[in-house]
Amino acid sequence: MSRTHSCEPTMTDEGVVWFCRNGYWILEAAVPDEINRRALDYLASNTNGEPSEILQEDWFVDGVILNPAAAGAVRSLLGDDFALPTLMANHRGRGPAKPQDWHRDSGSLHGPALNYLQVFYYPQDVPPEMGPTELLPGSHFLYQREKHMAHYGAIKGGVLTAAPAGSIFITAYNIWHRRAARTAPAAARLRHQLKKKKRRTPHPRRDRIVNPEVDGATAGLVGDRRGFADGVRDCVDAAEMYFWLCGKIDEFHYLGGQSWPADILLSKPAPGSDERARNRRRFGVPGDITDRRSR
Ligand SMILES: O=C(O)CCC(=O)C(=O)O
Ligand SMILES: [Fe+2]
Repeated sequence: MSRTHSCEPTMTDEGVVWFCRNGYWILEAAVPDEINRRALDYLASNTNGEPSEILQEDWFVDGVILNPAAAGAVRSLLGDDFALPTLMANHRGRGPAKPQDWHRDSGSLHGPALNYLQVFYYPQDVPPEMGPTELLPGSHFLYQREKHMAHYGAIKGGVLTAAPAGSIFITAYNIWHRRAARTAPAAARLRHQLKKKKRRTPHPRRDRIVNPEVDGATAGLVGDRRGFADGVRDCVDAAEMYFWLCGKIDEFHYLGGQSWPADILLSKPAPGSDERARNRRRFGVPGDITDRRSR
């Protein structure tokens, strides 16, 4: 059985909403230089694509896997006692290269559940020319057959994870991603990208830095469309994931048309007013994410 880890959450409700919308979270230079140097030394002599033995090294486990910022973010998304990885991949590469094909990793599921994350670590600086991993924000809700995805080239809105040494980025398991192009002269330097998977063990509940002011109906889930999905579908999908993460998926019923989370005048009537309560019912605003009774 794999080991689990318990720690305090570091993300707020607002951060979790942002993750639901975008499908990723970046922690720049979270790992100290000394650990980055040790990781690079280790990888210089251990050149295989799956150096899972590094998970036996205490300095690596403490500095990277249980890194307080990264573990706190993972814990905010997967709950306490999330399972630690048993496998580690290293996507190494140097020399000019075309971008990889867009893909989702095998075993990706489609839906609001967030049971697996991918966690990536760069032990060295990765400028844009060194072929950082590129992510497509919001694509964790976009279903496409892998054969078809491979035909897309550059997609407007793709985000390069170019970052300084020690950066960790966390994604929904099923996000669309690819290695970006590597170009000379930066491509002459070897890029390592260590990747592991983290798995939830507890049932989802609203277990993070809770802001009692955040209401599921208005928590940044309305409007601000990504443009990849049809209409407001990306808002609907992000809202569904957010409710799932609060352990409140039974409260989520999307009514379609102009209903929530389309851009309705939710914020106008004062909280607690009858008009606001009427609007919530009329526009299909789901129940509360807290355990208070919904209006
Ligand atoms: O090399 C990269 O940047 C991406 C590799 C990849 O597809 C992955 O890490 O799953
Ligand atoms: Fe991949």
